[in-house]
Amino acid sequence: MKNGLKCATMAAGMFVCASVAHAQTATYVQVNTNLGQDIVGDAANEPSIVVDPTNPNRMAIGWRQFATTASNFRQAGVAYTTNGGQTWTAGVLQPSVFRSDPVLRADANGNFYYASLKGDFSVDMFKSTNGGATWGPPVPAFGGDKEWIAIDTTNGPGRGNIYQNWNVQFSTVPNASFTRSTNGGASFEAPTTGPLPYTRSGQLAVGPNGTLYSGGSTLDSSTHVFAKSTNAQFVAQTPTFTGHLVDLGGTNAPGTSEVNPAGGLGQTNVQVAPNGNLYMLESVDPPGPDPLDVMFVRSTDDGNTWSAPIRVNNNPVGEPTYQWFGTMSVAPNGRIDAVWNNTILTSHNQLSELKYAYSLDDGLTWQGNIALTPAWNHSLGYPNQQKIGDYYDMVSDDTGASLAFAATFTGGQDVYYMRIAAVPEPAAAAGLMFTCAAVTRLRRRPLRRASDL
Ligand SMILES: [Ca+2]
Ligand SMILES: [Ca+2]
Ligand SMILES: [Ca+2]
Repeated sequence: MKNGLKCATMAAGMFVCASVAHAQTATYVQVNTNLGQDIVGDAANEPSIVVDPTNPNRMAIGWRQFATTASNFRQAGVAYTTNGGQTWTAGVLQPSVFRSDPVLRADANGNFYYASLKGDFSVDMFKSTNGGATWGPPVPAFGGDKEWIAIDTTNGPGRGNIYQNWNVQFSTVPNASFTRSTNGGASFEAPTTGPLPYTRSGQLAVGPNGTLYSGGSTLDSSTHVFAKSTNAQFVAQTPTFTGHLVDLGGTNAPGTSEVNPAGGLGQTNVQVAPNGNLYMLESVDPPGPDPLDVMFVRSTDDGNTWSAPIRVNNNPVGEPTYQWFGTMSVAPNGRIDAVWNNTILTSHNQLSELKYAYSLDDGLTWQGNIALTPAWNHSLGYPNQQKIGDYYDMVSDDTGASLAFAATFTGGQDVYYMRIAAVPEPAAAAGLMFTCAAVTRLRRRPLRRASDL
């Protein structure tokens, strides 16, 4: 016990740590289960999460579900909860159809959308009007590899618009990387050029005034691109974009022999704060020997200019560890949350723990760097495709964040829901910052099942 830190295991799969000056809790539960029981020998990764804005107890998570690690065949895993993530009901969309790269989002009325990539690089969109309990038929949405979607939830003219961007290099549509639905996902418009320069491993976000923002890596991974469309919200207009290069402090990095060999290590997260400020965050390879850091940039002038890159992880600069799968979301009160997998130096990068940091000053400084899980072996249970997906996904609210992530606590790859309860500490108590890592390692548990919570 240091600095007034008190930690206790409240129940299996639930770690609670608290100090006098600061409280930090994280609970997590496995999602890809058979009636709450782990499925032995499967693999599940690359999760995306959607929260119903009209009832946050209702959420859905989609992921890539491999029935067996011996195969590269995968289906669209999907689960829903009606009790704030305590329990999940899991299945797959269209069993026996190859599907990948899930992205889930909601419209302002609480309809859920599930973008799903097929083997021919076309994307289908599924819609649920009941919180993910059932899904409608697949709607062709053009698309390409590593598609991302965003939905306009403002009260402006673009309310309900669904936007999709993808990697033009792996697409069924030549020289086009963007489409839009203006009818609630019933159909998608003929693809248009989209953000330029072309991007990969990127995301989309919609601002409070309905402007559509895009962030991604250049196709050659040498730098990053920010683009925006002010007219995508207007149904009668063809969306056009303006874009330029942005320095995110490093390059988009492929997996290595140590970490995620067949995948990527980072995806460009782009988010809009309630005050209209723009953020981008990614696990990038910075100059020099350090293989990967979580780097952040912000713009206070609608993306025209960007800050110098800010390092989010606080381990020694140059330490040969990876801060991979950096994932960011912004709460309505302006708090910025970030998580990543952090390899452990003493394990020679064979183990990772999930870490969390947050910013209360618009991204200028970051606090936390708190480990929220025990260390786990990220190389366990690779399917035939040697990776644990390419991304995680998180949604923030004023009291915390809902995270979908993958880990190997059972000995195989599985998808988990984590609730991160954020209780920002007063600035005066910054000296009392602590980490739960040492405690959670002592509390290692073999399984964290839905039935444990
Ligand atoms: Ca399993
Ligand atoms: Ca480097
Ligand atoms: Ca690093």
